[in-house]
Amino acid sequence: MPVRSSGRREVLRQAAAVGAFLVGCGDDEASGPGGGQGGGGEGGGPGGSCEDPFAGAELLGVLGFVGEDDVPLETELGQGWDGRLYTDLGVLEAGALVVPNESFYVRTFYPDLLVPPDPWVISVSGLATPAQLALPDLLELAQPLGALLLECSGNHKGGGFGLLSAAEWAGVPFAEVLAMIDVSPEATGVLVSGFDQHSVPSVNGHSTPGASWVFRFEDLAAAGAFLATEMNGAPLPPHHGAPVRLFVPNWYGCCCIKWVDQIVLVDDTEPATSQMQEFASRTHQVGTPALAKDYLPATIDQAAMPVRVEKWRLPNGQLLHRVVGILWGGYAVTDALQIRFGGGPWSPVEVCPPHAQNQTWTLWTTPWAPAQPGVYAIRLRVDDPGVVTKRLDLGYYERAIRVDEV
Ligand SMILES: Nc1nc2c(c(=O)[nH]1)N[C@H]1C(S)=C(S)[C@@H](COP(=O)(O)O)O[C@H]1N2
Ligand SMILES: [Mo]
Repeated sequence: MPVRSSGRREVLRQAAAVGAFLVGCGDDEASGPGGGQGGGGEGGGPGGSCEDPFAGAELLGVLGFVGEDDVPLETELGQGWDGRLYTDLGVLEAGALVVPNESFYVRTFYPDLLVPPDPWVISVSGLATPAQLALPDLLELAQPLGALLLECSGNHKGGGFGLLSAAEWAGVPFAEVLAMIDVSPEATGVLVSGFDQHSVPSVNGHSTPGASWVFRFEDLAAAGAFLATEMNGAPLPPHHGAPVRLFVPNWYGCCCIKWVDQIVLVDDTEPATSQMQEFASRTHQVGTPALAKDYLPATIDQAAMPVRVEKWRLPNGQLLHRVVGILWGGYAVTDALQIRFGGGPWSPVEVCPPHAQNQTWTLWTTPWAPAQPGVYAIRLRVDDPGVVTKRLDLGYYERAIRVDEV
């Protein structure tokens, strides 16, 4: 999967700001309607039968979402625990679904009180022979682990849902980390903890100090968890947990501890950490259990939302809108995505190429011909009772746009 250049993102962002641009001007990659979807002479691929209703059409502009806070995207905001950078999801396109490191969302900035030891060490304690894992030993075992998505459980409309990104990761599978440790037979899981002290307190006590999460061994294995040391081919950037962070694929970001400096082997009597309690409702726990063993895996259900709505003029002069969105999370592939505009009927979204994995997001597009101008809420659902969609069911990812012309 190619890493898109930030130059390309900049072009799309300026186009969105200006409200109009032409597709096909000097593109070096699949873009525009049907890019990577069987259109534009791409010849198909897995979704080769996908029709492109926008062939020959002209892009007139990109509609902004209404009722969102308009915070500056891809800009460092706040400090310490409240440090944020929201990814601009509006520039995602087929063939460029890996977010460059400088655009990858940040939740909590590099701690100003962190004086990194050289070499960085992770101390091992609890139900194990005490040990120190040094970074150089971990780096020797690092391997590419593919494109994986990360989402903050507190991802919100106010930030354009930009606490969500995907990157190519490399690191050490947690099973290999455990193999470096002399674990006592009574241990059932592990507490992973990271440096979490900042000189500036969180505004309104929004975030409480202490970053650690307790995992059952079998949950880490099932998720394919790893200690990440590289993002998009570069050493982990400071804000993303340099030099080593935990990554638990398809679990919310709050479990993916940054600046990991401690691993404690535990049993089922281990209390829930303050971080687990702070994030209990956001990770869809039942109440706030006192013991770590009573926490459900903090997994991300199947979700979907629009990221951009474009206005096109077809060769016959008619206007047609094109909704571009993403599908992410989930535990199995689905072909039952549906969309609804305002109070209208639900209609199927044909995902092309089809949804094929749950590791990272999948882009979809769907044509839309609104009957009249106005503000429309856009909602997605999965029309399959076997697919768990807690957040979609709540309307969590609903977004609205204003159509000025039809
Ligand atoms: N040490 C530490 N690790 C942490 C946090 C933190 O505040 N301190 N925040 C967590 C949360 S809530 C999220 S969403 C992810 C964000 O990772 P990112 O900033 O690399 O996107 O880091 C997690 N790891
Ligand atoms: Mo988060």
